[in-house]
Amino acid sequence: MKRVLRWISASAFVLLLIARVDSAVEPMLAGQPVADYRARRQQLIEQIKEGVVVLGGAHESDFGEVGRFRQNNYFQYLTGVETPGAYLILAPKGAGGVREMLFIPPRNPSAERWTGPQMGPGAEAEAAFGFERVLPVTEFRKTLAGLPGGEKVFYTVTPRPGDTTRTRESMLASDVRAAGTGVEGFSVRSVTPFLNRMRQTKTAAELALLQKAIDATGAAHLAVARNLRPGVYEYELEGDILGAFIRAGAERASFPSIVGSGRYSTILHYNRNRKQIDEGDLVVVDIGAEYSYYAADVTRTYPASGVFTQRQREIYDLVLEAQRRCEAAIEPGKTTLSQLTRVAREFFQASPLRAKDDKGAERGMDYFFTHSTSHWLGMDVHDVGDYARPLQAGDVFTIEPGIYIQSENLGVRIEDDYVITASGLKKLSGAIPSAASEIEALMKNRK
Ligand SMILES: [Mn+2]
Repeated sequence: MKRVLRWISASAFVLLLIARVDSAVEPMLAGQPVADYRARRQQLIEQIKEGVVVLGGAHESDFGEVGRFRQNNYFQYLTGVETPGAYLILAPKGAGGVREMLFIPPRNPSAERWTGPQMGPGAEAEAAFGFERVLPVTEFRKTLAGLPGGEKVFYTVTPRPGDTTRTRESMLASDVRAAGTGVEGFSVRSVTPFLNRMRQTKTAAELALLQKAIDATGAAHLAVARNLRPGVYEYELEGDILGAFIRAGAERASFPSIVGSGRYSTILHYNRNRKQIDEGDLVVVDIGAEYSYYAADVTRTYPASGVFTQRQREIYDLVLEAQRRCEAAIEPGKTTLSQLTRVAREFFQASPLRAKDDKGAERGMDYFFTHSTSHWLGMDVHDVGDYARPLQAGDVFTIEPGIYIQSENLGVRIEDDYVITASGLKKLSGAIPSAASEIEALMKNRK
């Protein structure tokens, strides 16, 4: 058995060498060039002049019986390594001359009968992952404890305020601060400001994955338009949505799918999806596929009957126009995401349309616009990024105005995904129809 595994691992190594010799075949990890991950680590090392960066990857046990393994975003962003139970040390001053160390579990033939062959520490993994050193995870604490005195500043992912979950990093952070743990004597700082700034600007490979996620989400919206009719349950559409994601090669939904009909169209994060859809309902479908760690987030609002009523149509057109105003307001280098919310709010304020609030008082449309228009989009659906920083090339974000009139059971949200390029604004979800007439045309072809 062992010999067979050694043979497999040796052949994999040879195949890898062949792949590396052929310069046309760029080594990839999770859909991105190995060189991109390495460049991120180098960029981080240059910013962390004193101290070490230490990150923990996800473990199989984090997901219980129902979850499938998924690497955590910061670890994935810096390494592309999806081996469960991994750790990372970046030492700008070098530990024994080495600046990048990845720690992974040694090979375990009896476990591999269940999970399949897995790369172990050593030369093969160093070549595949583009790391200076890939060591057994048993060496992790020893390596940390042995770092020279000048490296005793410990940059890691510190819990966000109010976050009560004990992450692997926070446990490690308390160990390096405490006495008698073998790794004590460090001061702890947060690495996330550095990583968040880097993650905000997307590379070409990241944009390609985001586009795949968005296209999978477009396929799901087409499935919704085909199958939505009075009498259908919201969860049936959710089934169509998840099926379309998976068929398009996405691993999962990037957040719980929202299929809210009638009164639930006015509940922003409704996702129980148990209601039967009635004639006359509007249905807000806010969904996103995750494709190789990158999230889409696209909302469309459908009339259950296939045709908007006059009232639904005037609110729909108003929301769509608010989105167009936001698009038109964007000046790269000047506009911030927070300003887009103001653009939409002022546009709604200026509308002559009126509706009743839940106490029966007449209100302008801005009263029914109850959230901001935009968030960053990336590995997290509400991605990391600075809301006060003017938009610049490589930024990916949503524009999603909405109007929610509870007294009329009428909610409309329209959400698209955008990137700032060298030449300006590009709508990544532009292939997914959103004009009222286009939605009606799509629904005319229902089964
Ligand atoms: Mn969104």
